[in-house]
Amino acid sequence: MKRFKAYDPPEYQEWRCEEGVLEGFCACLEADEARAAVIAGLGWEALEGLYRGLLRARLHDIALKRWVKMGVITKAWLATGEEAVTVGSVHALRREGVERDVVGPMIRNAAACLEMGIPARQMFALYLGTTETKAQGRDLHIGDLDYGVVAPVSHVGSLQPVMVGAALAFKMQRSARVAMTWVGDGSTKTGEFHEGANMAAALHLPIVIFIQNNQVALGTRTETHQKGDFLAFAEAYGMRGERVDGNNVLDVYAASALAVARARRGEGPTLVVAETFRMGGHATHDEAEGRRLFDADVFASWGRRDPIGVFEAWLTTCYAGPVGAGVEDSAAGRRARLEAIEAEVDAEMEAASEAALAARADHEPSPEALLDGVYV
Ligand SMILES: Cc1ncc(C[n+]2csc(CCOP(=O)(O)OP(=O)(O)O)c2C)c(N)n1
Ligand SMILES: [Mg+2]
Repeated sequence: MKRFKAYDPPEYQEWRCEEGVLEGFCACLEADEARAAVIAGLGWEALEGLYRGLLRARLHDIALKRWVKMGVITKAWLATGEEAVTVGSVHALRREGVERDVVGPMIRNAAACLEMGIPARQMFALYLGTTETKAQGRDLHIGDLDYGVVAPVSHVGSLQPVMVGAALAFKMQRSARVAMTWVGDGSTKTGEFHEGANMAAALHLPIVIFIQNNQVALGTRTETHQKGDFLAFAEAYGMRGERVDGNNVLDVYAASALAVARARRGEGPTLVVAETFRMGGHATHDEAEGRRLFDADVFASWGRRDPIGVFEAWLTTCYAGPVGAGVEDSAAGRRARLEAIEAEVDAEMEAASEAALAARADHEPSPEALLDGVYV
């Protein structure tokens, strides 16, 4: 994809697929037989869908970062480098119809909202705090049950028991719906995460819980706040645990699809530990501090494994199935198709952010509405 000097982390600016990176990506796809079978069953259209989702996530963040630089907003929480965790998992869900699954995304999982169908314009309007959103300009934590998205509150970990409650409701209704949620490595230190995880396992509920280990929580590296293996939580609570390469969208997708299928069959919850890396700061305000938390070679090593760049390389040179109609089956033909998708997604994000911004002046919340919905 096109790289941006003003917005991309330095490791992504001249990104090329270096020797060994694609080999590592492919080896991961072969490492687990069940996951390999899921990936083998993915057609070109589904792969394009994943690619589109990754681009949407990255370009959504870049648009926000541009707004920060322009002074439109003061800061934004981005998921640069972590896109595959969210996109790969959400694509394993049923995302349409009344029987759609539900997700509980944290701020690092904005892509879950987009992939569940919340229009990008809504996402941008939320950052502008306008009345164009269900939150009526009060909160930038986005959710919309019409799209199967439960809005989080700011308190990390609190969403876990809420999503476990959704899964309990599905079980009681004998519905085949599944709940999915994500918790950061740091947020696993909350009591609510553990209460939720235990209840999910004890009641054998249809939920997939991701621990998104991006190696850091605000300014605290994971190695300083977690001594044991995150997977041990699965064993402790008595539920199935899986580890995925969070920079490999296909590995995430395959593990998620298997976990979702088990949950639908009544086989209970799965805890998935996704290893990935935060390529920037906690938000745009502390990028410089964020980069000082790790040695440059740590950034370099994760930067080589940009989830979008490697997936592009795999799609152009490794995928062996039939390509879609109208796509010339050569490396150049596939690359041209990916570029066309990028142009579409770029136009979608540009139009959405411009429309939200243009509507801003007409949708400022009124001071009189400040106490609406406040009961105490
Ligand atoms: C209960 C609670 N404590 C503290 C905070 C402040 N806080 C916001 S994000 C964050 C770090 C979260 O780290 P992690 O769970 O690893 O998620 P990441 O930001 O890395 O995606 C903290 C401590 C909060 N929002 N809620
Ligand atoms: Mg973290």
